Amino acid sequence: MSKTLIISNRLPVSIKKEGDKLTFTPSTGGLATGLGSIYKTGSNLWIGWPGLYINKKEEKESITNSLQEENMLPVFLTEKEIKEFYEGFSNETLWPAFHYFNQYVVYEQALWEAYVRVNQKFANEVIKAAEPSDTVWVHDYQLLLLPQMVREKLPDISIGFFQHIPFPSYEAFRQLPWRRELLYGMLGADLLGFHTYDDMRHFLSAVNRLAGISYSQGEVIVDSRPVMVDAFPMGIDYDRYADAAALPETLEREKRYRSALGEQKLILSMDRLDYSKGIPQRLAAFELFLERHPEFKGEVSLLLIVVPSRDNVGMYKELKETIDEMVGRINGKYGRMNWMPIHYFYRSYPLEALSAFYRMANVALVTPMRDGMNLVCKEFIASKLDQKGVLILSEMAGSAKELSDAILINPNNINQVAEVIHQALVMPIDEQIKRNSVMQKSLKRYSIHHWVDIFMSQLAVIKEKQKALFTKKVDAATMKNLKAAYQSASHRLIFLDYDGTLMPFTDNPMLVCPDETLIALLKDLTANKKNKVVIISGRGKNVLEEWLGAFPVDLVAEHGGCYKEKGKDWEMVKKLKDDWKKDIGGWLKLYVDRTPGSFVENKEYSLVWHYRKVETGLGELRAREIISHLKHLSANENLQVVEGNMIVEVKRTEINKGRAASKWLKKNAHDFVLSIGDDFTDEDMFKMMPETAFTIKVGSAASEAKYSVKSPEEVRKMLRELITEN
Ligand code: GDG
Repeated sequence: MSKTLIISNRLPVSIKKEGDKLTFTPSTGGLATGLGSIYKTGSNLWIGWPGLYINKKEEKESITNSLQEENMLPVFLTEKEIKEFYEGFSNETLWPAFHYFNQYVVYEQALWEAYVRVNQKFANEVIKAAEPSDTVWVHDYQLLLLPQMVREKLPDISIGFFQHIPFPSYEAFRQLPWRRELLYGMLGADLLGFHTYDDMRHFLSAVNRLAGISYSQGEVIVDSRPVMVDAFPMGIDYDRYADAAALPETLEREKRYRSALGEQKLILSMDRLDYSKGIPQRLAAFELFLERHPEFKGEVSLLLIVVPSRDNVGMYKELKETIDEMVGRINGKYGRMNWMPIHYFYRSYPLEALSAFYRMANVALVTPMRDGMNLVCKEFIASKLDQKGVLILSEMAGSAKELSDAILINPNNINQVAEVIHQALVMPIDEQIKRNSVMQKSLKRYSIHHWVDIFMSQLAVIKEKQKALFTKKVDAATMKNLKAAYQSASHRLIFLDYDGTLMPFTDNPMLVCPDETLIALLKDLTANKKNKVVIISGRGKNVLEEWLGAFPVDLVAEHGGCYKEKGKDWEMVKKLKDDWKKDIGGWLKLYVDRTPGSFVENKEYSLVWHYRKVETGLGELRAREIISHLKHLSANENLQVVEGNMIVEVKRTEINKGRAASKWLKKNAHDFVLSIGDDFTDEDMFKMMPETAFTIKVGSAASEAKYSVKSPEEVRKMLRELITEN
């Protein structure tokens, strides 16, 4: 039976040590609740740090045993590890970098090294606990390297990764000295989830630019393994908040708080202590509101709850001081004997208290500078059983993408925030109800349970897709069949594409003349009189002649436009009119003028626009423009516009590799056919091959070919093995 393992920095439990006694309190946070349905079942497991430092072996064992009963497995970390890996690299490097607080980012090699070590420590536990058929779900920025570390040891295991904080734009991400390692660490997963589409496209763009891997429809191919990247906006346990808002304890608390506070309106501000939450900016906006709308003095108070967090990190200590100072100043300036503008609490509360705050608040002021999602705003809406109340929400929070019926603000625009506080306080009740009912409906539907289900089912989808592709890989059994067929045949026809098949791609397409290994391979392959080798390429005849003319092979150039049988002269398919080249060549020249690094190659039967050396992104953009432009121009001319690897080619429709290959098939007796190619122009060739042929695609994109191999290197190895007698 395969199982599921959840991995996060912290286990969903808090353990207290009083003397020799340990007490375990399970976490009731949203994620723990949502994932409860998974990790508590069968032999499933949650792996993470238990939250306290344990040195003694017996104590470690006793904790491990107790946690085992709850389906949890602890990773014990030392104080130094927590300091460097968690407080250091995670919270002083990644957290500010990913939230666009560049000025706070600490770049320290020692912290990075600790991060690598601790990720490896987690990975070792996963590797020990997991079987190849299991599913692993890794959570968050503390464990970005884990997917790849697990993949190395368990190559076929299913790995999902979800990042709870934003993924920054490439421009911010590229500042990190360890950006490539971080990306490749993440790419060990099969499915990468982010809260929003923006995070997802930022990640894809970083992958494209830093790893040179292009993407299509959220899919990237990493070492022939399709990896899916998608947005999964996380929801809350809606019923839990709606139910809590109706509990007698909650109502009793509300009554108590009300009688202490008085009857004024309340604005709720509640977050962990963090600079990403924009607390000082919020206080400044509240102050400006009081200034601009003095009629609200005595009528409204701000309930400021700041939940202690990371106060070991210097930046957080400073933030706390700033908040303390601002609250003191505002209260000192505006407060009266019978009214305080701000009620400030620096502590955490039980759920019933939170629920009472959510119920009491007329307005929730959720104005982070950046937030992956933000759950507080969702919980506020879910707690509004009478649907009265107004949510002011920062457009920089992931949740703003879903909660468009809130009043959305830019947290840097203090003027705007001050004004919307007023707007919220005077909003008519029926409008409040209208907005909240829309948001409640959506939050109920997209709950945390829905989120877990969707993520897990998408992970299964991508795994299935990989399996379907992997079955086509040339494995030992296929190789055996191929070799048997080869050995028993006496008239073998072997069609080989050149670029991307026999030779890897390079920046300069003119610098890929055959290397020594290939020369030796072609010599040996053609030395056997039973083999007829046809190099079938899109390149022009001159370059093929120069590089391959000396070998006893047949050559097909320009996708079949010209060809040459061994020992004979070049022949050309009947010369077709090529007036079209003048018009279209003119258009392509304009694109070259606008796009440094690109150039046009003039072939006998086609024109090719190359963009391999153009700035990433710009080349693809221009290629799209060219294709849509040329589609119109070429329709009347019997021309075809095709996209290849960093090229756009315009050619006569009559010419393709399929037609060319069939000429050889007709003319030459054959009892073994092998055809290998890497790009879409080779698909025409695969289609024309007889049923018994071995067709092999280089790379992992969908193909007409029956089998696939990873790279030109593997093609060479395979051919070498084929001709080696044993
Ligand atoms: C990260 C991302 C993303 C708050 N005070 C108390 C308390 N809370 C609970 C809230 C809420 C949670 O803590 C805070 O969640 P947020 O989403 O607002 O923020 P982060 O902690 O920064 O979380 C964030 C999230 O991960 C999930 O992916 O949304 O963007 O930064 O549930 O209710 N809970 C209790 N007492 C408190 O005093 N019991």
